[in-house]
Amino acid sequence: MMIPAKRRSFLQSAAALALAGGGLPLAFAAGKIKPGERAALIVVDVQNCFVPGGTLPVAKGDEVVPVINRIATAFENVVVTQDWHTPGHASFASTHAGKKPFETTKLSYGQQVLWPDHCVRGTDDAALHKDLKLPQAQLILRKGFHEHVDSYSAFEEADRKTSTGLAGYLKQRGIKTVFVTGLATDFCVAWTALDAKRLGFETYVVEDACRAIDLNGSLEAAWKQMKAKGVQRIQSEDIALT
Ligand code: VGL
Ligand code: ZN
Repeated sequence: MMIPAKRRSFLQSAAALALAGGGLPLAFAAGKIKPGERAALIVVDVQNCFVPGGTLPVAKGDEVVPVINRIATAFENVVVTQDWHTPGHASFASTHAGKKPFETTKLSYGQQVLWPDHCVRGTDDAALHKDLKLPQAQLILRKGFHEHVDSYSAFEEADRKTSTGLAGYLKQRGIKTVFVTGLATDFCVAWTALDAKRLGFETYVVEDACRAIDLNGSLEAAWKQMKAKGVQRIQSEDIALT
């Protein structure tokens, strides 16, 4: 049977559309983000010190663990960070005579919030949370190990001069996009995300995979700054898990 030319071209384009539709990942159809081989999950400071029972506990900090474990299955590339301080670190209130935790002081590079002694290198307090399940993690990056300089960011120390090398590592491995999770939203997560964006990575923060310290409005300020700089705020359910 002859099919009229007009009808034939309709059938052909319908078939092409069906093919394209069928070829799309389900996740895309559902409007979710699918991390590809050029994306990395960054898991910030999910350590004993930052969960209840630790030396600088973040409220409900342990709740990020199952969320991170779940989304991590969607990632080929995972980087884990550890806050890793010397004894007598410059960020510890106990290092500064007359200072109490959560006060601030002026250090050579600027204002520094002073914290309880926490995440001292090699202690159990500084160990990663035992329930993290990240067998595919490729890099564990320690930061804050210089006695006189803090490092909230996984990319650059608080002097804003000393690099951790993470941007070079990610770039040399072809990573273009990072998804930041962990503790605490308003300190190490926010600083890491802001640096990632500034250094040229497309940057997402997965809000429910983070918990905050929230010191004097720091959480709201952090989200405001991240929004202004183009860091994207998403939820774990926005990530396609297949
Ligand atoms: C952090 C305060 C001090 C963090 C680390 O991981 O957010 N906060 N050190
Ligand atoms: Zn610290």
